[in-house]
Amino acid sequence: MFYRVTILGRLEMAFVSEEEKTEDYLFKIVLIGDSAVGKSNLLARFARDEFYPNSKSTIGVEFQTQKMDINGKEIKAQIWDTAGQERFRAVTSAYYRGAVGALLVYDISRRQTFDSIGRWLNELHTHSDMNVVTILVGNKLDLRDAREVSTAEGKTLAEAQGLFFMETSALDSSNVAAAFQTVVKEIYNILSRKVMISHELKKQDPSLNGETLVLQGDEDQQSGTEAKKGGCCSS
Ligand SMILES: Nc1nc2c(ncn2[C@@H]2O[C@H](COP(=O)(O)OP(=O)(O)OP(=O)(O)O)[C@@H](O)[C@H]2O)c(=O)[nH]1
Ligand SMILES: [Mg+2]
Repeated sequence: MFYRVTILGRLEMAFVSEEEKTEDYLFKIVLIGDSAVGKSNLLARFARDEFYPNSKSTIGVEFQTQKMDINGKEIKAQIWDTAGQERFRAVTSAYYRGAVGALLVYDISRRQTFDSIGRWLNELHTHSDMNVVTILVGNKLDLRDAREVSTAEGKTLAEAQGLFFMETSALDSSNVAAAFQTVVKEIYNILSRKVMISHELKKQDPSLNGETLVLQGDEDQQSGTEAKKGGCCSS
């Protein structure tokens, strides 16, 4: 039996079983930003502790599931990666569908990639939801001598847009895990508040005795079938 809670936007990917001990969480997180800012290498560093000095542009969509420990709970972050370059990208709406977190990446040594942030935010909000937990990531922190975007500029933009902010280096690992953890922790905190509310609801109405709690937001503009294709909702 299932019941649904719709409180904050679209938390479709959060699956929680009723038993405290077997709670299982799966969060879909998307990587976005211009080509060659280092999205795939951030994921490779985070998921496998690898770095590719000469990586090629991503073609289509890839994802990796990474287990994380947040407040003693095991969380699975399903991190999606696609090409920054339009012509290599797969169906955009499917990529974003069901996402509850996003890393919006630019390269601190290429201002042009920072200037694109507004466009990426528009795309994110068009295809997902204003409530997607988002961090602005200035990558390639190791290229200090070639820096074109100051830390202050990044921070200011993040504050103006209500985003978390961090500078990272996939090359030397600086802040890579921290950036992913910031997003996952915040999603978890939002979810925990909802779980508490749902437990309260259950107390008030014992007929809601489901085995699984599905936190789900408003239906997408797209069809349900397509939504199933885009989201990957097993845990
Ligand atoms: N110095 C430095 N180079 C990096 C860093 N992260 C990635 N790179 C390099 O930047 C280039 C592009 O990295 P990718 O991870 O392929 O970039 P991407 O954003 O996935 O690019 P697309 O798939 O085309 O969208 C590669 O040559 C990487 O080795 C970093 O933190 N520091
Ligand atoms: Mg890539």
